[in-house]
Amino acid sequence: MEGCIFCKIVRKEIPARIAAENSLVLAFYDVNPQAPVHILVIPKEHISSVLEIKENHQEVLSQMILLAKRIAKQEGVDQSGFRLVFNCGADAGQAVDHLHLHLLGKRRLGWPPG
Ligand code: DGP
Repeated sequence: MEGCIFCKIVRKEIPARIAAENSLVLAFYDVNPQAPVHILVIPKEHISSVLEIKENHQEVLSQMILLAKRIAKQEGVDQSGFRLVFNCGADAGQAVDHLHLHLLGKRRLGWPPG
């Protein structure tokens, strides 16, 4: 999508530190990390939010979770623990309207989240 910042990262029009990538999914380090490990896993295709997920997105969604699991191992948080989060809408604080899975770890994460 034209003006979408994460689509621009997918197209390499703006820089990002890439953590991993496959044909459907891109993972990059968050510009404003909330934990020592904070990576965003996104579909290369523009999907605005969890509310826009359709039946035909099953493959890309499973790829996102499998890639997040691989990165958790790569970052050394698979044994200590980590969190995967989708923010959806205003109350959840979704700031970028391109589906993204936050991978957070390497510190004790509070529950419930703020
Ligand atoms: P959310 O609040 O769930 O929409 O999270 C959006 C995240 O995206 C937030 O943690 C900051 C991150 N972010 C926003 N713009 C950029 C960018 O241009 N580059 C990178 N690497 N991260 C970004």
